[in-house]
Amino acid sequence: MALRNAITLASFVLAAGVAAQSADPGLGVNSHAQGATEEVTPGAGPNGSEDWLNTGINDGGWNPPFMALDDLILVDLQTYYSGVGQACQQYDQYFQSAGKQYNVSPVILAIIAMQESSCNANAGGPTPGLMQVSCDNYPNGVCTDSIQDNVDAGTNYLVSQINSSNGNAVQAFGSYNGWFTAGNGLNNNKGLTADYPCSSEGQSNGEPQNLDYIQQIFNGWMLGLDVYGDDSWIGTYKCAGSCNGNNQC
Ligand SMILES: *[C@@H]1O[C@H](CO)[C@@H](O)[C@H](O)[C@H]1NC(C)=O
Ligand SMILES: CC(=O)N[C@H]1CO[C@H](CO)[C@@H](O)[C@@H]1O
Repeated sequence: MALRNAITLASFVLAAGVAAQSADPGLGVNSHAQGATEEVTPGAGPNGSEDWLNTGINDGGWNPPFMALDDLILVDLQTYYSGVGQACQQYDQYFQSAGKQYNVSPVILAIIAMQESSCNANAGGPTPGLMQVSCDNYPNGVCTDSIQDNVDAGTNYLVSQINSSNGNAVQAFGSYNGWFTAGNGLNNNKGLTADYPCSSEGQSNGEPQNLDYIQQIFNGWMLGLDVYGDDSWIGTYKCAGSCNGNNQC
């Protein structure tokens, strides 16, 4: 516990040195969220506080609060493309097509592509491309070079997670990054906990890396803020792949 606080404090101090610590996107506060604030701060914003989104991470295991996809506050597509999502605009036709097929707003797909690959269709790794989704999600379970297949695969995965969580966008986005709830066998059958990514099991699975993932998306990209640039102060549960000697990240 003390360790967690120490790390949080350190990231606040770091953030204070490099950039402003809040931003007001002017989109109001989400009435469906707890701990929501009009301004975005490192650990809260219009779509709820990071502690609320991460409910259970510090004790017991992740127990995601409910928020429907349609209830999220987010910028519109044109605002996103003319701002922080500029690199995604060239792929608009793919987001539009998958959005229509799966009934998901294209801006949500472009936001995932930004978080996952900085909207770089050539991003590699075991989960390649814009959406960084495993090949299992492609038609026939095999990755292809088609950008449309990649966006469709990511969208299919997101929608399947929304379906299996009874419409919970918090749980579905967490799943996209490898977060899990109790009962799936991992972490002694507990949900994701703060010490899991650095446990031997967590490290051998190589996921999830970032416990500020939902905060970054819901209160960062969705509000048009640049989580990988000037607004990198968003999110306090940072892991970034590094573990300290006490099995925490
Ligand atoms: C999600 O659920 C809807 C409604 O039951 C269904 O039509 C659709 O095929 C499901 N999609 C995915 C990707 O699981
Ligand atoms: C999409 C959207 O704006 N959803 C909700 C977010 O919060 C506002 C303000 O509280 C609600 O009015 C919306 O229904």
